[in-house]
Amino acid sequence: MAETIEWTPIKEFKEILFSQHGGIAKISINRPQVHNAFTPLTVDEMIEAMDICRNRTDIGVIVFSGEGGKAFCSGGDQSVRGHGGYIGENAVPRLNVLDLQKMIRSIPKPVIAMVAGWAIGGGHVLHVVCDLTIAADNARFGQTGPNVGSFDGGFGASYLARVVGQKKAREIWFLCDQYDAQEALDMGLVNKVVPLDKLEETTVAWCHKILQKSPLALRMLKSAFNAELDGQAGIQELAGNATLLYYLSDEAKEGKNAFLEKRQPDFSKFPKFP
Ligand code: S0N
Repeated sequence: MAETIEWTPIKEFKEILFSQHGGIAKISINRPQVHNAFTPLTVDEMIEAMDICRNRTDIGVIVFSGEGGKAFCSGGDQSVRGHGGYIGENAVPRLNVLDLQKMIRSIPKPVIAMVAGWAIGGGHVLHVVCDLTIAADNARFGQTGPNVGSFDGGFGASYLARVVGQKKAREIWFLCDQYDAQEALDMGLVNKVVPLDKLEETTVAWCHKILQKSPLALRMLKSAFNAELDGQAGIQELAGNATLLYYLSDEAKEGKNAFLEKRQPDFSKFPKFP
């Protein structure tokens, strides 16, 4: 019997569901009629939900999913792909999913892709950039770009190659084959495969384990994993976390207090660690 998880809505959106279960937030694309393909609005809503998750100190881990059990996400909605990007209500062509990808990587909390059914095209890239992926046994993975006149040469190619290796990543893009959940597990593309009716409870169990860990340690680790790959942006993220930790120290507070008290700071009492 599958365990029923109670999710409390956080905010109402048009194309996503956004809810929480304790310290776990779930952002779920709600367009099952098109296998959860995303439009510019879907992505804007996901970005807004991610921003809320970032600012809410009670949220410790974020789950990405798609409604309906048949698809995580089938990528950009081809029916609104226009001249130069995906076209939303303002008629401006965009590829705002790239902003969402960057946000998934930089948000200082673990993001878990909970994949049932199709994770294809830009939907595949979304799970790739998540920190962890838990797949149902009905999950199918693949890129379609060269079939449909597109490609993701950013995280979708370079980070994928870091995850599965250069040869496999090139195979995934050059052949546009689809891979089942076991094949994905074998190539290190996902962390775990479970029966579909156990997907949510397994994901929530992983989230609960994560929520018991030190949030600052998790934050430092995520930015450390990113730093090596993300160049100056990665260093900035890691350094920002170092500054956060420094601000928490009496040594840093002495500098601020001295300024406000219009005196010279006395750093002599602080150890010069080896
Ligand atoms: C997922 C597939 C394999 C499922 O096949 P199946 O089970 O036979 O279902 P269908 O009958 O095909 O689909 C059911 C209904 O859903 C609609 N639909 C499915 N996917 C999409 C989609 N992406 N856009 C719009 N509609 C979709 C079907 O049309 C069908 O509707 P009805 O019943 O009304 O006919 C199969 O569906 C499939 O192959 N889908 C297309 C996958 C795809 O090519 N996705 C787009 C790939 N490109 C991107 O995602 C690019 C976006 C991106 O992230 C990007 C990022 C960085 C740089 C560049 C890009 C870029 O633009 O390339």
